[in-house]
Amino acid sequence: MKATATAHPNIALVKYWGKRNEKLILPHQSSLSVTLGPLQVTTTVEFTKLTTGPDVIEINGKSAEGTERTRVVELLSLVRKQAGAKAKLGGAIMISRGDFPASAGLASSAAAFAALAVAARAAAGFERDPRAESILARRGSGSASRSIEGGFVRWNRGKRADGNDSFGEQLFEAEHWPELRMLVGMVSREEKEVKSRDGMRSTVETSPYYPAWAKDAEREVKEIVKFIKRRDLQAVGEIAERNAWRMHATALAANPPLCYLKPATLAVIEACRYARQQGIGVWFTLDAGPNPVLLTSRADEHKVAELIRSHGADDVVHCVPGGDARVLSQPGKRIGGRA
Ligand code: 2P0
Repeated sequence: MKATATAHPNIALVKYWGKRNEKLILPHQSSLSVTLGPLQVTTTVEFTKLTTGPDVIEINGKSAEGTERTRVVELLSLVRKQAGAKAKLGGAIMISRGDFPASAGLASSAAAFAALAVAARAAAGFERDPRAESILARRGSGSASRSIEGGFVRWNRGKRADGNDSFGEQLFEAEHWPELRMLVGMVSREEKEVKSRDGMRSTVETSPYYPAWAKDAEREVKEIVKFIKRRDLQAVGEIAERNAWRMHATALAANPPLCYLKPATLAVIEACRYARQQGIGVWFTLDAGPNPVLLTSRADEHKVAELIRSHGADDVVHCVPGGDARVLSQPGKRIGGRA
């Protein structure tokens, strides 16, 4: 009835932006990401045998409140429902801690809901099942569906109304491309004014470019897979940049417009372009926030970090392709998590 699990965040190279079903968190298009090691969230879930009693939710040393709490409780309740009445799962104690700042703009919710889904299912007595875990993690946060498995993961749009064909699927393991580097340039630590969830809803409802975005992204996922297979950094980088621009262009066309870029974001993006002219292999991507993530290789990693710092970033977070979400401990059970 108790288990601890860990999961990494991920950065999308072809992004998810917009839901066709808000409740089940079903996307309008497929997306593709690389899992970010060594950053991770570690979560312990313990179900009590009591039939009543509120869940106790602690995130990064603080008791969770409001929407943050509700989203965790809803996921725990889904697990209680799936386990059935016979399992007698009562109120849960959930303790979660991330080793990277939420303000980094690195979808901390992806790692958080992936670790929670794996820990909660294990605590409830379910065997490891990446597909079921991804579908459950998706109900907490869409991008979490891509943090169950490591390496390069495609979140399939799916067609079913119940969402059972909309989950993250590993296409290549982290070991496929160990030289790849993702560097996060910290140009701002301010909380963003419009959260991703609200931003994507507004974009779907008001941006006239939205249908073109969704159609284009589906094609881009197919395209980028070919280049990841060949470890072609330039081709992957060009698609990632183009896709990030298109996501932001679609959001900028919403009413009211959504602009997640800051002047320093553009300074780093410009510096990337200049660095390429000097022979450094570096491309950017940008989530719904101001901190760009630069894609480069181990050979150019330190030059790129210097470049980001000299263009307004006060810190650089270095990432490599990360592995699967894992069960770290499960009292009374042999650990079946994959390394
Ligand atoms: C992504 N983002 O593909 C995109 C790119 C941000 C920009 O997924 O509403 O926290 O919980 O499903 O997953 C961030 O949105 O949103 C995100 P919900 P989520 O990574």
